[in-house]
Amino acid sequence: MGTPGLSQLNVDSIVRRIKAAQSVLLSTHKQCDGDGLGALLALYHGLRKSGKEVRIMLVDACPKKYFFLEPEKHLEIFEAPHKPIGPTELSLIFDTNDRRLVDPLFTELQKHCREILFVDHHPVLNQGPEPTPGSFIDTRAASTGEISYFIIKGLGIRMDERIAQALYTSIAFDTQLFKFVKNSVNSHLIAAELLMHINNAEEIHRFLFATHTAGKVAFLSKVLGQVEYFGEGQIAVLKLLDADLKSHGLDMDDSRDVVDMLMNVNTLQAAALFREDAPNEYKLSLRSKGALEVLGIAEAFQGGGHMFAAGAPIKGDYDEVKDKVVNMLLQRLDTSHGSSGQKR
Ligand SMILES: [Mn+2]
Repeated sequence: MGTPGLSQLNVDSIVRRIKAAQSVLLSTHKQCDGDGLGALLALYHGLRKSGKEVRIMLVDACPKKYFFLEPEKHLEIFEAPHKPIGPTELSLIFDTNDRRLVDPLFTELQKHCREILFVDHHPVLNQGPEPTPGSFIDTRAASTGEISYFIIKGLGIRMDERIAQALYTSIAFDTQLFKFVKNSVNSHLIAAELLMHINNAEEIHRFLFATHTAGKVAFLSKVLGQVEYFGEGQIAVLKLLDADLKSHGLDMDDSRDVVDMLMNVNTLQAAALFREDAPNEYKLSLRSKGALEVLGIAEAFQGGGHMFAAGAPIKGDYDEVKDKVVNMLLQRLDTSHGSSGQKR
């Protein structure tokens, strides 16, 4: 295949398994995002063209900002009324290798699928469940769209507009418009090829990122005034109330942007966002610019994610759990500086 400089991911074993299967079911983690959704929609369109029996089953509803991909025409939702899952030869689950993030669908798939494989770029958790044997996990990929691209190429499927749009969505979303490319040329080279098949790249950028409503801006102006800083502005902590999100007409998906916004503060190394879902129940999101890893903190609370972007559910009194997380972050800051200078 032609693109010079592209560093190939070895997806041969997945490609062989797909070739051998006549019926394929595609899915991704709960509360799906642009990465998993784009990656699986691309493969879905490709497999349809090659005459396979293929369906997409999401665990729960698809966020509105992805409606431009017309998911309603192509996918079913496990939590909503759907056709029964019949005997299926192969199920591929994108953008996670943790079956708990796919349940209750995963348990149901185990009853009907001969083989279930994860296709992912997250590290396997130290304390989490084992991925199924034969799964494809490569943390060098900046998005699962990148993996899906190599699978589609490996299957010999011709690129077309729908496949390209879905793959481009995946790559643009997970790299956040080419900010997080894992220091690899792949995201850009693949995107360049995809752009030759689509004419609405800027529209896709707007669908994915220009999603603020007036209510959201009002919400941001309120919560961004409440940020707490630690370690001389290197750590930021913020609490969001689920009720506050709702009163501004926002959903959980909107809260992800807040922490990304904080990461643009120049002194910052890492940010922690606590989203309160119920009294003393939080969803912790951690982000790091790369000098300190945050996956270990998430894992300490039975969460997971990437080395520099991770999350976990946390229960307990806010001040207590906040102190714990802040101290873990400060400790890592000290280690990364090789000194014990500036602890507060
Ligand atoms: Mn991803």
